[in-house]
Amino acid sequence: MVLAKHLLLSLLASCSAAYQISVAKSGGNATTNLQYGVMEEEINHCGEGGLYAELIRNRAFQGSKTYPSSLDAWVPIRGSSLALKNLSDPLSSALPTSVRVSGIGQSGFTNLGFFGIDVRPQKYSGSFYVKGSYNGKFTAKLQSITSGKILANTTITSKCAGDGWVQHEFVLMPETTASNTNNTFSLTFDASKTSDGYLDFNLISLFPPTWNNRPNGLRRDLMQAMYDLGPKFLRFPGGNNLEGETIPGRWKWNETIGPLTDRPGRATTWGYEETSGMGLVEYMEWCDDLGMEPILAIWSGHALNGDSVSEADLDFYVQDALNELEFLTGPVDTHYGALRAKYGHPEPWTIRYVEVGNEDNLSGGMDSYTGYRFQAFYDALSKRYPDIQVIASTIDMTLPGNAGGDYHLYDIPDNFITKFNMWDNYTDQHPILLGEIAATEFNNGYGVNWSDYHFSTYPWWIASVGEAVFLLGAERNADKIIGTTYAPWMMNLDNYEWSPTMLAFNANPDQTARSTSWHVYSLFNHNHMTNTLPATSPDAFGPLYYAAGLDSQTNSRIFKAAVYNSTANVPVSLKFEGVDRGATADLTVLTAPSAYAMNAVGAPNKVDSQTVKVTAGKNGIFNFKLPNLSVAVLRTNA
Ligand SMILES: *[C@@H]1O[C@H](CO)[C@@H](O)[C@H](O)[C@H]1NC(C)=O
Ligand SMILES: *[C@@H]1O[C@H](CO)[C@@H](O)[C@H](O)[C@H]1NC(C)=O
Ligand SMILES: *[C@@H]1O[C@H](CO)[C@@H](O)[C@H](O)[C@H]1NC(C)=O
Ligand SMILES: *[C@@H]1O[C@H](CO)[C@@H](O)[C@H](O)[C@H]1NC(C)=O
Ligand SMILES: *[C@@H]1O[C@H](CO)[C@@H](O)[C@H](O)[C@H]1NC(C)=O
Ligand SMILES: *[C@@H]1O[C@H](CO)[C@@H](O)[C@H](O)[C@H]1NC(C)=O
Ligand SMILES: *[C@@H]1O[C@H](CO)[C@@H](O)[C@H](O)[C@H]1NC(C)=O
Ligand SMILES: *[C@@H]1O[C@H](CO)[C@@H](O)[C@H](O)[C@H]1NC(C)=O
Ligand SMILES: *[C@@H]1O[C@H](CO)[C@@H](O)[C@H](O)[C@H]1NC(C)=O
Ligand SMILES: CC(=O)N[C@H]1CO[C@H](CO)[C@@H](O)[C@@H]1O
Repeated sequence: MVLAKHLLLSLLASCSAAYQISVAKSGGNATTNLQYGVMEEEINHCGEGGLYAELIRNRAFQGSKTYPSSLDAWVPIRGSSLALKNLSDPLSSALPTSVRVSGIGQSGFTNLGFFGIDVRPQKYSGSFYVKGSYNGKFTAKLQSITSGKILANTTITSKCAGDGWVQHEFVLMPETTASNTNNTFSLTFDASKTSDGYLDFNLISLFPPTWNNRPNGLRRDLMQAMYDLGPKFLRFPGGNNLEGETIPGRWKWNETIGPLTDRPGRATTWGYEETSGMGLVEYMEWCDDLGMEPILAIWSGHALNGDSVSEADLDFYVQDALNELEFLTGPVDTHYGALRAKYGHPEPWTIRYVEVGNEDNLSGGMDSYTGYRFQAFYDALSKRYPDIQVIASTIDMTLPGNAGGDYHLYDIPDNFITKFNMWDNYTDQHPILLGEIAATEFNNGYGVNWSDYHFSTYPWWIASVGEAVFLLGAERNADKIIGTTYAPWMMNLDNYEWSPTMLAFNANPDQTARSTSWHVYSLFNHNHMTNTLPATSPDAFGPLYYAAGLDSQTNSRIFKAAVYNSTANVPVSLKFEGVDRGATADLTVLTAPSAYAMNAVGAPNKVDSQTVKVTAGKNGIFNFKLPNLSVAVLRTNA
């Protein structure tokens, strides 16, 4: 008896070594609908040479005081010369600078693309504007630098009779895939058949097939990577890039719409001039194409150099934001609604979330933001659009009415763990957007080094697990959290400002890397909880962190977990109230070969995903073990 009792006690003891978690059947909270989304930030050429599928770099010689017009990415073919010109009759007032190509006989110029051009058997749609008198043909071609081989070519009969700019369109159809992306695009003509020995060119463009075949559209591989993650929202048009370096340098919505010839482009915050080919309407089409809720950021009267618009002058910018909303959501009989219809979108969009600015608590913006700027936008937006959830760009302030806030976190993985419970006691009066979240540096004892933009090229596994822990803390409080997004989202490895990012790529779509964090976000997103469920345990959080809930659409019970910093596998005994012995569940566990595993451009994915069926045993308990540095989801429809 005595022995048997000992045995029983020791069995109980070994049981109690497992995490014992009990999930109630009801009593939690409805979540917001937007768990995991996308933060647009052009910091890493998300637009130019990135998501925006344009293959020609510097296609319209746009420039500014900060980044003057140049011949960047263009080279003359042998015997030709190139000169930038501001003609008295430019292509448009938005595109004042063009290139004059002179020569004798076959003349022309070549573009190097965004650090290469991907060439494969598919349709490339091109266009260019030319001015001058020319009675001959143009040749457009794609050519390999490595082998000199012509990969595709076509001729275009000139329509240039003399005065005025004339658009020419063409198609290139390569028959084979180039051996690499070291390819160029060239446009040539016979200068002896011009009346002046030269021609003026502008807006030279070439697109591969785009996502949903949209003209002026987005790169398919990057859209596919987002589609596969299932993002629920898009925060746009950027953070620092929205703000601009100066007040006149802010992102101006009405300079990014309409025909490409009407878009002047802009000096971005991130070291290059953008074409604005990817503008407000393209952002909305991006939302439409991926079924994402738009979270529209409007300019809030503050620039990165520290300048804030004075209270007396703020009305103009408040009105500008209302104009932008009318453009997006107004009926076609409104001034800006009519403009939207003219640009091909008669059907109004719906905007439910508007964020006022970006990180206004930084670069000296806080006094004016809390003093008058936020309130002015909040009042005007709430009055005109009472259904819109207005979000402040910080949580470090007393938020008026039902205003939400935005919280950003860039840190070492360990500090994501310590912030696991930071939302537990947070008010439910002011919903929070986790608008920029990323573990950016290795655990190092001092945190983030802000002078180091490139600490780690890619997210790495322990960082992604650290993020998972923080995301679970948010999911436990999903009634207070609007949604979460990694930031920044994309980098072209051949030219970027900041790393790590969610997706990394180069000119070759076959080499796009979905980061270790992409795998975590994707797993969590594909197991969306519509309601949280209270989960209790005699065991404290750590090394196991978790959240539980319900997907009311499929009536599934969901348990999400992450293990961080454990010395051994973590046994879990999970009980869902109302689930009986014999019930089955799918358990998906993500692991990686090492804490520092990274998914690199052109390299295979290192995140291992295993899904197994588990069956509830005695008392309906699911027993399983989770390894150190793992992220897991258990889902049962029982
Ligand atoms: C074109 O005009 C811009 C703006 O006035 C000026 O900065 C630039 O130098 C001019 N370029 C040429 C080639 O004249
Ligand atoms: C197109 O390329 C082919 C193959 O190199 C070449 O034979 C042909 O002359 C080219 N046509 C033009 C118009 O350049
Ligand atoms: C492309 O080819 C040229 C000439 O061989 C070479 O100098 C250059 O480094 C190559 N660029 C890339 C990106 O491979
Ligand atoms: C954009 O809107 C502002 C504010 O209404 C206006 O001053 C500006 O002229 C507009 N720009 C364009 C290009 O329409
Ligand atoms: C601004 O807010 C962010 C969170 O979004 C926080 O990390 C940062 O410390 C705040 N900065 C200041 C100066 O308050
Ligand atoms: C991880 O474990 C190490 C060693 O025990 C400890 O120093 C560190 O604080 C732990 N980190 C976290 C976030 O728990
Ligand atoms: C939340 O409040 C409870 C009750 O006051 C307290 O025990 C707990 O430590 C708080 N949690 C955090 C993360 O502050
Ligand atoms: C922070 O990064 C800068 C730039 O890489 C480097 O010079 C500096 O030493 C780093 N500081 C620390 C504490 O590592
Ligand atoms: C678990 O991961 C931590 C890093 O967080 C590492 O220090 C530790 O050695 C790992 N434990 C085991 C048993 O692998
Ligand atoms: C806003 C709200 O309804 N919050 C509830 C969330 O769920 C817990 C119990 O799990 C309640 O205590 C809160 O009141």
